[in-house]
Amino acid sequence: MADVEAALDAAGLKNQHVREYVRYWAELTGAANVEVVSAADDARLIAEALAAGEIEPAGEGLYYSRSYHKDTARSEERTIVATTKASDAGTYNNWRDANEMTELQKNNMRGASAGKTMYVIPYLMAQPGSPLERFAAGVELTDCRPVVLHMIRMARVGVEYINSLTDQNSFVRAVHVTGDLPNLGQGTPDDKRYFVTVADERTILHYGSSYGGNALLGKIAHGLRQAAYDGWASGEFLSEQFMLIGITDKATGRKYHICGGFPSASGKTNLAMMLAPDDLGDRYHVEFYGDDIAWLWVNESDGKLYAINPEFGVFGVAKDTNETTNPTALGSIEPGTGAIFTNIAYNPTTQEVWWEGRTPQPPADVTGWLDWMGAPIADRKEGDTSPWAHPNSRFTTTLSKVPNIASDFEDPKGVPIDAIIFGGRTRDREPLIRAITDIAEGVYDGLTLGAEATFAAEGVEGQLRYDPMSMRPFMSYPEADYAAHWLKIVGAASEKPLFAHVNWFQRGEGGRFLWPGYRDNLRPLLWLMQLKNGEVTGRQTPVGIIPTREELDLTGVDISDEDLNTLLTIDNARWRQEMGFRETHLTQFDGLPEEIWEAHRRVAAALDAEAGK
Ligand code: GTP
Ligand code: SPV
Ligand code: MN
Repeated sequence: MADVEAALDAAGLKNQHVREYVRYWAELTGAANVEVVSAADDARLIAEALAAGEIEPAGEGLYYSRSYHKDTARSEERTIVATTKASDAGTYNNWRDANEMTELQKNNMRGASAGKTMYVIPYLMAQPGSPLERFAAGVELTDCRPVVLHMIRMARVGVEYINSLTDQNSFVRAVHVTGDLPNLGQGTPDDKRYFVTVADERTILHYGSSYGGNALLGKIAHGLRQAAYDGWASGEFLSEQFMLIGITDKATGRKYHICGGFPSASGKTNLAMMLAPDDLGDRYHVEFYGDDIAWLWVNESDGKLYAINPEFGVFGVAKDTNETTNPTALGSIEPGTGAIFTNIAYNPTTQEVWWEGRTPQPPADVTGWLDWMGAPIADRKEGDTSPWAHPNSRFTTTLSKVPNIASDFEDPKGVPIDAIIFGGRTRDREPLIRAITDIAEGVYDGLTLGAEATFAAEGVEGQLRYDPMSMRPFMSYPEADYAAHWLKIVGAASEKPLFAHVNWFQRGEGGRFLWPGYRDNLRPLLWLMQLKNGEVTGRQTPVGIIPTREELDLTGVDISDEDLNTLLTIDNARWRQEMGFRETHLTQFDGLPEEIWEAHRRVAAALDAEAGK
């Protein structure tokens, strides 16, 4: 039996509610030891994890880790939002009864950490002093040391965040137990995994994984699901899977802030790390605030919509990250940054790492190289083209290591929002950008965001599915209430943000991308800001305002007239077909606000009028 009191005393953990919570779960999980961690413990924990073989060295101050080979992504069908009220059931939140799920998880977790250390990770998902700070404190308990190393990079971690709470009981209880993955995990006949957020009790119980959003509970489970529920229940804020950037125009000195949602593995991190294209770099500078989560609220003093990134680090997709696509990302994982790579290819002899798209070809000399599962590349059969790295392999680094991190990223005041954008991987129909000035139409656009399934969630790649505001995997309350809450929060802002829908992923023959993407994505965003300032007018279409080709600054872009034409055209027939799909999609959401249906009918009528119907 762990000596819980001694461990808590040694760490100076004084919050009595936290102490009681730790005691309860230490006993239930049967952990052999309890250890409270702070960010200052990182070097020691790294050394211990290296000695235990849980991570391996990947160059100076860089680390490599491998997750269990069937545990490489979030698992949506095993993810549950439970509450005590059946009326909280929505379409995507997989609602279940709180008592039922709590009992089930207690049974799963009982004795499941026997022989292991239970790490106590007090954290804060916000800048200290933020107006939303009271929703931000949590304590993760985990029996997995690499989870601790990731949490220290991804969240503010330290005992001070819970000792100092005004309401000592207002912290999220977040319990992670790894479980016996080969016998009870993904792909086994006795699959016992469940990832449960008991939202109205602010308790998170995750069992049966040690990967990403399944295990780093500050990020997705608290930062998105729990926070979205809290934002709705309190009526005060929105929590979204959004990136958040600043764009400075050095010629005018003006700074704009844009946030927006793209479904998982659809380009948020890349957009937030965007370096201005060479031809525009003298004039514009993009700053990184956040790449995966934004909390939005209306500031009482000036009435504007503000946002913060509650995270402290980046858990980024490795695939296709290179000097051309994302030099900033490479800067954030240089030697000495403390970055951790997960599930990429690794050479233990040279301590090098590689992933698909890192260089055009994999290392020519395969000696010593292991694929993401640890199998030697040299042993591969002739013609084996399976990837060296898992498609959802990731790098973990801290915000302060990101070269374009905004100088004021720690300012608890947050930043005022000029525009909210949505975008998914859509191979046709969606133009490069279309701006939306009406709030209900903007919210409607977010609710009908569609994307092809990606490797970040288990599913079939290439299949189109709706992903409202990019929150489908993180939705924690009914969609109709979600829409109403959006209309309420954004509608209360004194200065209305502009909305836009963007698409970097339109395809041509042979599947090639029509738009160069990455750094060039700044160009349509600059147009959007000019539109906001009244410097351009664009062209009104039934689905929004589209730039004329003259308005888009394409200096230095190699693109054919034909491709550009496709990117800036609305295919009326294809859109009218889409409106039918949207209707079916929205009909799932009982009690959707009438403003959303009105927006839908307005767009449909405009498309019909254009077609002469
Ligand atoms: P999550 O962390 O899963 O939420 O993903 P994300 O939305 O942050 O996606 P990320 O920026 O990591 O990009 C995912 C994949 O899309 C990577 O393999 C990128 O290389 C690729 N990608 C990002 N932006 C672009 C783009 O503009 N064009 C193309 N073709 N690919 C892109
Ligand atoms: C996503 O899948 O959208 C992520 C990665 O950001 S995870 O934290 O694993 O959810
Ligand atoms: Mn994400």
